[in-house]
Formats: sequence, structure tokens, C-alpha cells
Amino acid sequence: MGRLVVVSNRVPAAQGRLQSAGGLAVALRAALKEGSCLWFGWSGRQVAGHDGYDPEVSLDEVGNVTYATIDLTHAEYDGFYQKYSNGILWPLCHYRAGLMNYDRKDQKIYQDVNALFARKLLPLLQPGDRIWIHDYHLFPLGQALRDLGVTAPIGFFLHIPFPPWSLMRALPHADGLLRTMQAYDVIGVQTEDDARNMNDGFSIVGVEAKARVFPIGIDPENFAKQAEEGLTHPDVKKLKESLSGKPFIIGVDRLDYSKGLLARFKGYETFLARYPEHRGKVDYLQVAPVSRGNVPEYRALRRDLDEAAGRINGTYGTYDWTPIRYLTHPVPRALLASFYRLADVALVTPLRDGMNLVAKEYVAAQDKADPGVLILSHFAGAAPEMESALMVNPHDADEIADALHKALTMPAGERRARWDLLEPDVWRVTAVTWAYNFITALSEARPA
Ligand code: GDG
Repeated sequence: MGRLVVVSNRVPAAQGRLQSAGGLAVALRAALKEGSCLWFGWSGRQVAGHDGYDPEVSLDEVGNVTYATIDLTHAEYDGFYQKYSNGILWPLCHYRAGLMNYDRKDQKIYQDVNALFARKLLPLLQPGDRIWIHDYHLFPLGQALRDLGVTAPIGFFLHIPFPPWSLMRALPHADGLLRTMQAYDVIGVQTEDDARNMNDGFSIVGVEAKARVFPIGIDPENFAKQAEEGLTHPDVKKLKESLSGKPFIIGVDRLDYSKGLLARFKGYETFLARYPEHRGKVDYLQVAPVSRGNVPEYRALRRDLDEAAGRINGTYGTYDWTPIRYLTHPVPRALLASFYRLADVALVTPLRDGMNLVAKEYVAAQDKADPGVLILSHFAGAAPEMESALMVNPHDADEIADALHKALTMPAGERRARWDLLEPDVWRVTAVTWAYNFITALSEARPA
């Protein structure tokens, strides 16, 4: 069996290599467990750079995985990562063309960095390799590798939604972007909607390619274990004591406009206004670690959220009760699972989301004798698998308010019945099955 070569924009930093750090690392851990693997990408470091600057590849071997990373110049980081990937492709793929800040020169840098990735990866490749490329930062990387003569099987997985062609074509040269995807032997997306949208795009533009659905999941066993074991952690006990027996609502999202945080705060505010009996009798913790803080839209969102949290706390708070506990810094992973377990309700209300792993983590973390209630947006990629949650339209503050009231007053029998329907899928569709299914499809599509 040849090597698996994973390419993603970010590669876990040295200190995170042994443990699973972020979402992608967790999901890929299973795939990287066997055989020998190479993981290639950006180091996370920016350097000054100059004309003719050519980054060195730095190599680090940990167990069976070789991590190969390159630095980017400030100009590459700005044009490729901040502007084109996060300021254009991200909003567009989340159906927010109005937030797109398009500039032709950033597209050029995006293509150049993809070509740079291909050039730096090429000498590291070996016969028998299968290459698996991840996410919107690297749409054209497969084509860039083919242009250099790579004949290995190459697969691409898109972690975020893919919009209908009528919207996608707002991106100048979107047809060219789709055309580069002919380079892939397997193209994976999260949901049937995404596959339909992408395949419609392919057929309109006349591209011979086909997207298939490979929904991502979590490691439920590990997460359930962490949730239970963490209950004895002093910080988890402190949180529990601070609740003084009150029911507890949790939200956990990167501070991103796709997550619907502002609409969620409005929903909570409406809930406090329309259901005064819950005032002072419930606690809501929103964990929203700042992300992409240099992109203007993210800075504006943070200001809006600060203002909304302040307004809600100022309006409904009392000297001994704060309606929203709002954190813009991350909570350690070891605590998070137990926080979910303590929570009677989880609010997962993105306006658009590729999948949303938080919804699955919350379900996995529950005590099966006394599970909490998941409130889930129709627009999360997880929605089709999780329809036994309380489903809401995140744009409708009254619907969120009603769902909160319903969740907080739901009889234990109904909570258990809903959770019993949600839990099996979280165990059936996992990070392991996702990686296994994709890699199997890649091996079948073009035997290495
Ligand atoms: C993209 C797609 C798709 C969050 N806050 C903290 C923290 N987290 C962890 C969560 C979860 C992960 O980060 C977030 O995953 P999501 O799936 O919810 O969202 P994105 O980051 O937007 O991920 C998404 C995913 O890729 C996978 O394909 O599902 O749709 O947008 O694991 O628990 N972790 C810690 N502290 C925090 O404060 N430790």
C-alpha cells in the first residue's frame, strides 16, 4: 500500500502534532494512523520575502507521519489566505456574495500560491502515493500538480458548502475554477445539496467531473469518554457550582458570520422578552473564540456581538444574574466536552455551515439517562442527518425563542426519545468512516 499524502492550508503546529489539535487534525487522525503518511501545507508562519524568494520545505517526522511545511510571505498570506480564501471564497460559498471583496490581483496571488504548493510538493512525492487535498484554499492545486506531470490519484474534499451556480458565478472566472477540478479523481462534499449544486455547475460549464457526498463526523467514543471523565475537573465543577442548579444553555462557535451568532443573540433576547418566567432562572454560555480577526467583516461582527451581549445583559440582567456569559477566547478541549454534558440545551444555529461538528459533539457528550436538547438550524450540513433535533430557521428570532422555551420545558421522555434517534448516526458516520470511505473511493477511482 502506497503512502497517503494529505495537503491542507494549515498543518498542525509542532506542539499539536502528537495530540489531535483542531477539527481537521481530529478527523484525519484516523486516516493517518496506518501506513506511512505525508502531510503538506503552510507552517502558519509569515516571513518578509523579497523578489525571487523561494521558501524551504521544513520536514518533521512524528511516528509514521512526515510533516512538510513552507512559510508564506506577508504578501502571500494577505492575498491568498486573508483576501481570496477568507474574503472572497468563504463568504461566497456560504451564500453571502454581498460580503465578497473581489480584487483581480488577489486571484492571481491565490493561483500563484497554489502553483507554489504544487512545486514544493512535487519533489516529495513517491510512486504509489495517493494525494488528498482539503478545502477551498486549494481548489486549483490538483490541476497545478497535473500541469507538473503528476499522474497519482488525487482527491479533493470541500469542508464548506457549495452554492448554486447562479450564485457561484458572481465570482469572476468561477468557470475557470470549476474547470481546474477536472484534475481530480474523486471530489467529495458534505451534503446532497452541495453535490447537486456543484454537479449543476460542472454540467453548465461543461466540465467532466462529479462531486460525491462524504459527510464528515467526529470521534464519538473519545468525545463521550472525555465528557464523562472531565466532570471531576476543578474547572468543570466550578462551572457547575456557578449555575446553582439553573438549567444551562450552551453555544460553541468560531466567531464567524456563517454561524448566525447575531441572529442567535436576537433569538435569546426575544426569548427573554416573550417568556419572562425564564428570566433569572436560566444560564447561557456562548463560547465564540475570535477567528480571522484581521478580516474587516470579522472585526465588524465582533463589535456587533459585543454590543448585543452588552445590551441584553444591561436590559435583562440583575445584580445577581447575567443573561449571557460571552467568551471570545477558546475553552480548552478537555473542558469543552464536559461543558456540553452539563448543558441542558445546545444552540447550533448557523445561517450556513458545511457540516457543523459541534452538533455531533453535543449529542455524543450527553448522559443517555438524562440527555439535553439540541436546537439545530435547517442550514447546517448536519441537518439532514439530525432531524430529530428541534429544527429552527435561524433568521426567525421568534422561532429560536419558542424552541428555547420548548427545550427548557421538555419532558424527560421526549428528550430521551429525540436523543435516541440522534445518537446512532453520530456513531455511524464518524471521522473514521469519512476518511475510510474517501480513501477507498480514491483507490478505486485510479489504482495507484
Ligand atoms: C469547518 C466547516 C465543518 C470551537 N470552539 C472551541 C473549540 N471548537 C471546536 C469545536 C469543533 C470545531 O472547533 C468547530 O468545528 P465546526 O464543524 O463546528 O466548524 P468550522 O470550524 O467552521 O469547520 C464546518 C468542519 O470544517 C469539518 O468539515 O463541519 O461546517 O465550516 O470541533 O468543538 N475547541 C476548543 N475550544 C473552543 O473554544 N478546544
